[in-house]
Amino acid sequence: MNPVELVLSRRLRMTPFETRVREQGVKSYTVYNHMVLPVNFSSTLEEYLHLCEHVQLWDVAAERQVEVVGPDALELVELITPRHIAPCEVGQCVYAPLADEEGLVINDPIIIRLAHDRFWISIADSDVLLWVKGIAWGRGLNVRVFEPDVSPLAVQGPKADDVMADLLGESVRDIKFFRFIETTIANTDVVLARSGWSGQGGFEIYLQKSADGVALWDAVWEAGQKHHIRPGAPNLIERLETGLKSYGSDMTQEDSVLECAFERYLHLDKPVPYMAKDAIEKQLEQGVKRRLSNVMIESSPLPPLRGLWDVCCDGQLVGQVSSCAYSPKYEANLAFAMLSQEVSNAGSQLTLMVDGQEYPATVKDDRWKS
Ligand code: THG
Repeated sequence: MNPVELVLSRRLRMTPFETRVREQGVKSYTVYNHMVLPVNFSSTLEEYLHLCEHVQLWDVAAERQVEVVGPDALELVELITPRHIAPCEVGQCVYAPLADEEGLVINDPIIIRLAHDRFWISIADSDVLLWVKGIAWGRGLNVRVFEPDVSPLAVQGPKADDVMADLLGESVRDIKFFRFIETTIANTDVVLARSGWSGQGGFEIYLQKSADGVALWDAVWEAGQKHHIRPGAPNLIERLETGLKSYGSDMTQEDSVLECAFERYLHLDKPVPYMAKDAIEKQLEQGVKRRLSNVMIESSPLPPLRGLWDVCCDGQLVGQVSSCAYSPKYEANLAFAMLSQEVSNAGSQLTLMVDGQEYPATVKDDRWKS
């Protein structure tokens, strides 16, 4: 097939780190929140091996922020998620799936509490801003909801602490998981959080002025030189090993928070109102029909997944695989699949269909065990 070019119009937003990302030889982008998100610089496997041993700098500006500020900010944030947000302290972040009045997943952001009455909702790929603005207006809430000029830059990998300590001093090592401080790097104000979309540890630096993006990138890049820093991106192999599901791929607006197995992040009986409450209670009563599950295929590496692969049991279609990669750590293919409830328990033996070929597949728990 002919190579195809994606036109960079005004609707497809670039990032504050674009110049450096291009100079570093980005090979592919995806589109996320109407913005480019780098996917590859070399190969997924090379980048995986480097990420697990050293440290990488990721342009994740496409994880846009929806700011909610004002006297009713907490009330509004509580309404849109079944997670209880009041216990989240200023200086803390929480992973909080958003759910609508049918209990369907709108997004799975990190919510950052900047002040008693001020939050950033750090979103995955869906148009949360419009939805939240509609709810705020419809309810007559006293808040302002907007997209600020904020762009996360992630520093991920086992040497991330060393890089940030060289840059800002030893005290950054004391920042706890999902906590943040406000500081400056290269003379620009940043929020510095211990978080990020890998299991390798690290930080996310929230730039608050696009014009300073290159200066911020350069400062971290410089500090990273002696720690073998390289450019990188959220990595398919690593995220499968770590169990990070991707909104838009592994779950969509068609799936409920229960089907996505989000229970451990939710407080369904929280003492304040939220939109999805009645729908979730009804689903719990009636039973959930599907479940997002981990599936292992012990074969040589499967071809790259485009779209979805069918999963069968006794000749019946029971679900589909949405992400898959060969894991060097488990020496097997790892996959996420939305499966019928009856076959979603760890230990179930299923059949994966790839290009007309059958592969035995086993359902695992969320840590790839049993
Ligand atoms: N960073 C920022 N924003 C984001 C992402 C990010 N927005 C979109 C997307 N990624 C959100 N998805 C996740 C999913 C999981 C985690 C972070 C973002 C995560 N989970 C831990 C876990 O599951 O063990 C901790 C969850 C918890 O304890 O609350 O880290 O990467 N800025």
